[in-house]
Amino acid sequence: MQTKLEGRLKTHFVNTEGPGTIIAEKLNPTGNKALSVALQNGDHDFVRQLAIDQVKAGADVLDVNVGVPGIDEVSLLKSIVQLVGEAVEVPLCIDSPNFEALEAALPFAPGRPLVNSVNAEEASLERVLPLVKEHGCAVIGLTIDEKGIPKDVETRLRLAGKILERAVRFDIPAEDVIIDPLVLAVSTDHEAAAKTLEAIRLIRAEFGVSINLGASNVSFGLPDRHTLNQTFLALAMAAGANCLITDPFKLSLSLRATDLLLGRDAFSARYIAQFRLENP
Ligand code: THG
Repeated sequence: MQTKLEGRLKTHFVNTEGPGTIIAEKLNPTGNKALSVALQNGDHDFVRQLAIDQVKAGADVLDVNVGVPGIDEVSLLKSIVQLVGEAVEVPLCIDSPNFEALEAALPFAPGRPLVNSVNAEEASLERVLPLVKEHGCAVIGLTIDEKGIPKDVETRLRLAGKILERAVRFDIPAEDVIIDPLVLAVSTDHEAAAKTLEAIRLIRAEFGVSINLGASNVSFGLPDRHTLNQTFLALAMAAGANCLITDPFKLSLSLRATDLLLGRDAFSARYIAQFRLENP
């Protein structure tokens, strides 16, 4: 199954059978003081450069998140989506839990962006899905509901089914919905990663859809987060995750290595191209 995304000049397919999609995560002010300040001060050069650098580092798609506490997200997301959409060629992933911010930003995104995200709460399904239909784009569905992120695998499978079923009712095909089963920190629940890996396998087997994951949560509160993130990324891809929100500066080569080891990189071409990019 594949999901077509379009940027200003590039089309990208998120493909369950193909190499993994790298969604670059660094355009997100969470834990990033310099970017928070740049967003607050309207420092467009800083934001533009971060977008361009992430694409150069190997990103297929750029996540755009402007969630600085206290900021007017509705007007800021719109202007940053426009800025980034003009600065790069690749598709955008518009990352906000704020419906009004998504609604205001979508008309300014080039091509066919990915909306990040809808979840299984009624309020989210009923507001975000019509917006996705109206703009003819694709969406990430988080397996989360009124009670938060389910600890167990069965509930995540059920919520994935609920999101897919509701999308089809809004005339959005399953191929335009990418399910994200979410991962919690292993420092607070030592089975958190194992449960997410199982959820990935079950959701892929049951619905055949693309699976997105932001791997960084897994390592929260532990030393050497990079090693945990990198290892989890490979395990998640082996389990069936094919769309990864991650740091392209640190993890692009590792992701291409995983593609190669999973038999998704003929002649090692993409792995070697990424190596050359990083070692000119
Ligand atoms: N699923 C979906 N969307 C998501 C997530 C997900 N969007 C947000 C998040 N999770 C993915 N993005 C990030 C961005 C940054 C970090 C983690 C996840 C991060 N930042 C560093 C920190 O907090 O320590 C600081 C970065 C820096 O210093 O530059 O780790 O799961 N659908």
